[in-house]
Amino acid sequence: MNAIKYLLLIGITLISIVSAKVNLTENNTSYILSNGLATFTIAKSSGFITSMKYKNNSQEFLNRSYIDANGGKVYFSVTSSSVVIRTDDLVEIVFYDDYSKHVGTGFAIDWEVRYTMRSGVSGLYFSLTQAHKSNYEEAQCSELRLVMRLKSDVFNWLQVDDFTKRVMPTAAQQNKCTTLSPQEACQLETGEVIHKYDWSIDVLEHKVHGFASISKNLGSWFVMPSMEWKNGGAVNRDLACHQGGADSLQILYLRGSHYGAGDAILKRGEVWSKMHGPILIYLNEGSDVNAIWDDANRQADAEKQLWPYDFVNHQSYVPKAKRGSVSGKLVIKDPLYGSLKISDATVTLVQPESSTEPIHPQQWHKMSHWVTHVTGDFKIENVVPGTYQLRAWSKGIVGEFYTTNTITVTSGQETKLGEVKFNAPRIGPTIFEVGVPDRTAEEYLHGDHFNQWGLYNKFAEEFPNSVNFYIGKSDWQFDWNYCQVSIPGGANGNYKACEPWKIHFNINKVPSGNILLRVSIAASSSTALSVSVNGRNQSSEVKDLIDDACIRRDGIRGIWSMKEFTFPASLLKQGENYVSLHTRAIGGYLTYYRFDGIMYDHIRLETSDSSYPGVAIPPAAGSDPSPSTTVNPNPTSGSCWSQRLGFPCCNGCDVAYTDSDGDWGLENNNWCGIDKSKCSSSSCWAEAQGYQCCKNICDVVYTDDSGSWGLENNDWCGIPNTCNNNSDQCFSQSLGFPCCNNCNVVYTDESGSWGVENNDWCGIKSSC
Ligand SMILES: *[C@@H]1O[C@H](CO)[C@@H](O)[C@H](O)[C@H]1NC(C)=O
Ligand SMILES: *[C@@H]1O[C@H](CO)[C@@H](O)[C@H](O)[C@H]1NC(C)=O
Ligand SMILES: *[C@@H]1O[C@H](CO)[C@@H](O)[C@H](O)[C@H]1NC(C)=O
Ligand SMILES: *[C@@H]1O[C@H](CO)[C@@H](O)[C@H](O)[C@H]1NC(C)=O
Ligand SMILES: *[C@@H]1O[C@H](CO)[C@@H](O)[C@H](O)[C@H]1NC(C)=O
Ligand SMILES: *[C@@H]1O[C@H](CO)[C@@H](O)[C@H](O)[C@H]1NC(C)=O
Ligand SMILES: *[C@@H]1O[C@H](CO)[C@@H](O)[C@H](O)[C@H]1NC(C)=O
Ligand SMILES: [Ca+2]
Repeated sequence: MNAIKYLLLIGITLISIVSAKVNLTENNTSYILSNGLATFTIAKSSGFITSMKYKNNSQEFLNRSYIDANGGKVYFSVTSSSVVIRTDDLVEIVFYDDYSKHVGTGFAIDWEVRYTMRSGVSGLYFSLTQAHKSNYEEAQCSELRLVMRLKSDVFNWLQVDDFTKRVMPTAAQQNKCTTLSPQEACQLETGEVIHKYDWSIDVLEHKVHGFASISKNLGSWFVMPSMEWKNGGAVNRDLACHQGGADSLQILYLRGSHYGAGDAILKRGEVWSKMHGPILIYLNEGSDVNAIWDDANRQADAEKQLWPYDFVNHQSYVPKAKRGSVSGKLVIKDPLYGSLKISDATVTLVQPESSTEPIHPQQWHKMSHWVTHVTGDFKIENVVPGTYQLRAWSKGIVGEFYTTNTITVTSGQETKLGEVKFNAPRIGPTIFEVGVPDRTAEEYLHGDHFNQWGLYNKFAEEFPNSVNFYIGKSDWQFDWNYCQVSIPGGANGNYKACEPWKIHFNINKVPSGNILLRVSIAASSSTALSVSVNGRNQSSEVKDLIDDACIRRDGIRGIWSMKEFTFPASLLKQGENYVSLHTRAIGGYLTYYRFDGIMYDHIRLETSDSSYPGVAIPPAAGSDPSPSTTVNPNPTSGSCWSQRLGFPCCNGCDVAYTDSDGDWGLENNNWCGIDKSKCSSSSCWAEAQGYQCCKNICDVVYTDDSGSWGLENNDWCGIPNTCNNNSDQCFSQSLGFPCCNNCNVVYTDESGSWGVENNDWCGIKSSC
């Protein structure tokens, strides 16, 4: 860039900074707010935005906009409005709906809408506060939204996150589409099916959604500095943007129940209020849709930094100085493996609705706060004072963990929790597992492109014999459908349950005690689940799964739950076994039971027999830990890489699991890091000859002058000195089990005598 252009650029920037005063003009019908970057016109009669324009661009963004509740049954109805603040830096307008126009409709709630324009910000802040007074009748509010109907001929690029984006079909194409089932799905003449739920958003990390204009290089976005107010909180999913013929619908769901989050029910006499927002209605431009999207995301990051906004002055809004924070270290212990490696956890603070409604996806009364991608230490900032329950879960670890003691957050204070310890559920060693515990069904067939209409219709065709999953042979990415869903062929044209899904597995040895099938459920609708072992002894049905609509609304992560099914281990036999998952539609979203079913998150069969040679679980399946400031980047000498992740160094060199951090070993029932340099320095004689040392075996295949040779990974390896069993005989190594160091016999079969060490079977040496 040459100097003149550069100076020109600075000049323009300065001009736009100095000219960024907020200008309010009003006439008998409208308020007009402008700051040189954006101009918004708001109708006095409705409180709705009637016009949005960017800078000096004459393009009108809107056909119309409105604020409504309960799916359009109730509209915001202005009873008064006024200018709250009018300075060069900020103008705020308030509209009230005092419920007088809704008496007798079951919507006994006051609404208050505020629009705020600040200098230098190319958009308008929006908030909506609801209140229920002590003399109000019972009220119900399932849905609350701001709907912007943009001109679809201009705003035809939909984007709700980095991955969900597309050019929308034109109004003419949409008008010619054929309604399918569910009825919101529509097939265009091209054959493509569009379904508004395919563009839903997950609240957990949501930042921006809206539309861009490909032809005019403009963008219209909702930018979220926080979604602490959303019902269902961190686990919620909701609609965001969709088609609408002549209009492109950009919708802000302040409350919604599309994916099972709870309706607000305000009892007669209850005193309550809640502010939703503010959020920023952001207008921008760019060289193409990617540039426009990137700019909106930069704005979102900047808005997050400013949260809680210091310009909000309202009795229902808690300013930054009056908020508190909660910090601690998340520790999850497994009864067999000790502290588990936390690679990607979410920690949330929620306020359960009551002792009888503990399911947090249903919460709506108050704010919830969360942090995600936690690897151990966490700090949740800007928490509204109050008492909370802490709930946490981590990718790679089965279970949802919550505190039984309430956590009190005080104004201006940090609540330091220290170590927040939980025990991971497990009755004993793992016989098998299917999937990754991560509250989704993404790892299964079609899970990687779940937000697409009609995938459930493929099941009957793709699995004509239902699911038969063979542990050790099948691959869940292909052989396990993302949902166990009802299929055509029931009586009277209804759908019916599919054949039970079967998981086939082999065991060498029948464990003692019980077995427990731990079923983590990612989503479900109107389905009861039961389990049987080897085709018999079917459990009673679990019938309390909540309908989260994920199957029919193309989600992959609904209301999570974990169910346990216990059986006597004696139902198993040596050799082949199977467990079956039986589903049955109960109730049903539609009377013909279509779209009913279950999405599994993860399934694990455990045995209470602690001596059973179970499958070791990896320290953490799932994503790599993101860099954290709490990590000590310079471990002191004499330590190893795993210490910064909270795990000791291994004494030995046996690799049990490898991930991007390094090689993990299991020692004293705890994961430990293997120091490669240390292990390779205990080199063996074979390296001098260009061969590796044997790592996991001690079986001598051949001996020559230099030493004993084994075979590993189809290559010769030198038997290291650590394989010092010359004097000992041990039958079990050929069966894949190590020799015992001690001589305590636990069990004897035709192969020999077995002991247990490190939670694994081992062969008793003949020298015992
Ligand atoms: C404020 O807006 C009005 C009408 O939109 C315009 O006439 C006026 O010049 C503006 N004032 C400033 C200071 O920009
Ligand atoms: C607003 O309405 C009043 C009475 O309806 C009228 O007297 C006045 O001239 C109007 N003002 C403008 C700016 O239109
Ligand atoms: C008020 O201003 C708006 C926006 O400029 C305009 O559309 C409307 O006609 C005006 N109303 C009156 C009564 O002047
Ligand atoms: C808008 O203003 C800029 C200068 O600030 C000018 O270069 C541009 O041509 C104007 N655009 C329109 C559509 O008037
Ligand atoms: C909305 O905008 C489209 C152009 O995108 C136009 O054809 C249509 O008539 C508008 N509808 C309304 C209600 O103004
Ligand atoms: C399992 O079912 C069989 C019959 O199918 C029955 O004989 C047996 O007692 C059952 N076992 C248990 C532990 O319930
Ligand atoms: C250790 O014992 C096993 C089982 O008897 C045998 O196969 C193996 O070769 C022995 N290893 C060494 C290094 O002697
Ligand atoms: Ca999963």
